[in-house]
Amino acid sequence: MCLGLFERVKMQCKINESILELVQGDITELDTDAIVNAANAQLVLGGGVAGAIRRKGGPEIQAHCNKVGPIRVGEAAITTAGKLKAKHVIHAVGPRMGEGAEDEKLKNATLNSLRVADENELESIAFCAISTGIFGYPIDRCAKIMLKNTIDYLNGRTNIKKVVFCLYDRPAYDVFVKQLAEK
Ligand code: AR6
Repeated sequence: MCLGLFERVKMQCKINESILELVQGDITELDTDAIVNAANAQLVLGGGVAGAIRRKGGPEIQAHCNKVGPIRVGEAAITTAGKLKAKHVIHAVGPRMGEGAEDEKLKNATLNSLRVADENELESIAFCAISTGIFGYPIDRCAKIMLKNTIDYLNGRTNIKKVVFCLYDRPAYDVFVKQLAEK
């Protein structure tokens, strides 16, 4: 069952016991238990989502990253969210387009983020469109893979009550809406 609240550019679906929500906006403004950073393997907060997290969250996030990183492509690690509204940041390393096995790596980055959330008893998590900025991965393929694997995960055993996909601009949001409607 899907409900479109178009005036707030928001779409919700019930998957098993959980809510899957699509919104357009800035992920650093969300107050979910965790927001997912589109990270690199070194866990050095660069540009894009990572840059916004570093600027708004303060230096304690990078300091915590220095203790838990580096990690491998497809893996995810959790840190403090500093001054952000979210309680934690889950740093997921997506593929850089052209490095090979990109789809499998994006699937792993998605599933490992959800597993990290469950392991830390988090009930809500917000994703951005991992790898679709500086790393150059196509947005439609990203939507297909991230949504499919999130839906499969929510159909299994989980304590996550809400998964949000926060898309930065309207075209990216529209691609996710189209992919979700097809599922
Ligand atoms: N809120 C939501 N989405 C955003 C925001 C935001 N504030 N800002 C950008 N996006 P990117 P990547 C979208 O480049 O491709 C960094 O240097 C953006 O439009 O953040 O995985 C890291 O440190 C795009 O659709 O991540 C890594 O080195 C999506 O978020 C590298 O970039 C992801 O874009 C990671 O590159």
